[in-house]
Amino acid sequence: MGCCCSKERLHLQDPALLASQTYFKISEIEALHVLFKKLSSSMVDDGVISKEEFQLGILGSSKKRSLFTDRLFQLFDSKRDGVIEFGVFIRGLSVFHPAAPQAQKADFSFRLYDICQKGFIEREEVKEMICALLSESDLVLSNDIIEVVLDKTFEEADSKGDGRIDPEEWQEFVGRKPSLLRNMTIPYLKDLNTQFPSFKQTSGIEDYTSSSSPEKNSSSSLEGESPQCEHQYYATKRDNL
Ligand SMILES: [Ca+2]
Ligand SMILES: [Ca+2]
Repeated sequence: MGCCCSKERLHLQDPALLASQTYFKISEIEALHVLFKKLSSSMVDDGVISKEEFQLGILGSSKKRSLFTDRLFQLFDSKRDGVIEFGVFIRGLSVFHPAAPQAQKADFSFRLYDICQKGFIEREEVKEMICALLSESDLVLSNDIIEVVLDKTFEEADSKGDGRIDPEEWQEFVGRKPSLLRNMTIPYLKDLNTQFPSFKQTSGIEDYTSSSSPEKNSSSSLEGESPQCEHQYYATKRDNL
């Protein structure tokens, strides 16, 4: 490898070490470094990806925010220092590798939906995620339909019947509905070359709305009626983090 500045060397870390800790080959880690350099220098070329640079990379705008992107950034930012350096980036992306086991993907998605980080997925969290996804899409569902989706989801997932989904219930649930983890795999992460596509993500939660809701229609009874929930719940909880 050619000589590079000390700042960059610091953040590149040892590709062989990263390869041993993840599902990537050394050559793939080097290819991902190209993507990392692009993302980490998109606003401030400081060798780390800031929250704004992360939003810019995923949503196409540094100002745009989404609940999903916020949670994803929090999960990637395992050191909780507000930035993503190269090693953290590679370890985070490794979960999305096609070779990563389903249990690992399920664990990551559990933490993604466990917005309040209390170790359970609660009804309000699922509702918040559905509303956030709906507000980012053109799909309009009434509050009643969202409640039906929630009922159905908890009926199926909350096998212990205590009104919240624990990690064990979640593993069983996604085991029965593997399509929920579909977006936890980025096929391009296998056999990477330097032509890295944008890694735009959506959440598997939309599966709930497509698979278990009454027929989606565009009649006037649904149209124009936006979901009754705002991001208040999330905003309140976030402040306590
Ligand atoms: Ca940066
Ligand atoms: Ca439960």
